[in-house]
Amino acid sequence: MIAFHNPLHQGHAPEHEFYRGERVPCFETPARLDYVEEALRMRNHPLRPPDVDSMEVLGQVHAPRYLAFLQTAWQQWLALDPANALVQPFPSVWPVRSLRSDVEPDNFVARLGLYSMDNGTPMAAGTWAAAKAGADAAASAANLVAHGASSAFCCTRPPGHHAGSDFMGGYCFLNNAAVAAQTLLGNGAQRVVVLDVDYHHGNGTQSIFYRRDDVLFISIHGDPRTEYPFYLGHADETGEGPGAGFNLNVPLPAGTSAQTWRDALDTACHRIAAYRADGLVVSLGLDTFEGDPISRFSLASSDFTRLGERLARLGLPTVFVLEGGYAAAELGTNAVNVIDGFEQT
Ligand code: SP5
Ligand code: ZN
Repeated sequence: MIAFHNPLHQGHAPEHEFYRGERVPCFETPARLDYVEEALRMRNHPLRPPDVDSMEVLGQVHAPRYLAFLQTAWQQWLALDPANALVQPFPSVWPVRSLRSDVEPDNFVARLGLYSMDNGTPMAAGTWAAAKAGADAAASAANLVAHGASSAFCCTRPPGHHAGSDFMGGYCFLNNAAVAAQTLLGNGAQRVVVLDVDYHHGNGTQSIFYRRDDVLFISIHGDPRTEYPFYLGHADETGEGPGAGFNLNVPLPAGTSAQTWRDALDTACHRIAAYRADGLVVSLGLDTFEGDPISRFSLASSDFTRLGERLARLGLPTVFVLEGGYAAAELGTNAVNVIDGFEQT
């Protein structure tokens, strides 16, 4: 399977995130992608740089003022104090209920809070360039599939599925899966499914497409009553307005077995088949792995081969987009198991 990689991902390398009040090393690291690229090469999957500029599609899935903020956020941070080059910005204030988010403040940290859902999404000097090149890789993979390839893999970081129309969060800045889905639609697809199998609910993707019937969003994830992102991903979220009936959440308790997870995948696949989609985008998080340090499902590496096989049986043009997965040393094996399971079916 042709894989589009992100030549600029290493510029996104923040050092710390917060955990229970302490600064801890980031879980979402450049090394993750090194492992995936290495496994792709070992198993003879060609790697290509992005060949599509995603800027126009980004404007269809993200708000202009958010894109404008993100593009210059690091320069704004340095403008406060050149010494900030060595410091990570973190939001510390957010416009929750009763506060206004329509007026953009002049204060940088206030703007950072306006455009963030958590304090767990640190930025670095190369964050915009990395996120943009990743969106280009997602658009490139979708473009290849729209022009007749049966599948393609967007091998990128930072991930995207927690990023909404106008906010970052959960290590995500630009919603690569939404870019891929919108690219398929822009190339003539009428109906696209986004299937999100990351351990964490894809709140950003759900919210971007919640009122639309041309994208069916399905997510299998840890129950948000106990798992990040906490405030979205419940079973009663089924879509709104024209999108009513085009959103399916399958939350599973932390600790769920691989067998129960596979049953949930089967449920999702039956819904996909009934939608008569022209294309499938898979938000491929691998943090459902039993060895993941921040998640609590128990898939083995062999289950990822079975995931690829099950998806292949849908018979749809498919774009895989890498999301989470923090057992870095096993990430390459697990990701490429999905790819090989898909191609060998
Ligand atoms: C794309 C993706 O998978 N984003 C996940 C964001 C999760 N952010 C919250 C991380 C909480 C870390 N908890 C550490 C537990 C260590 N035992
Ligand atoms: Zn995740």
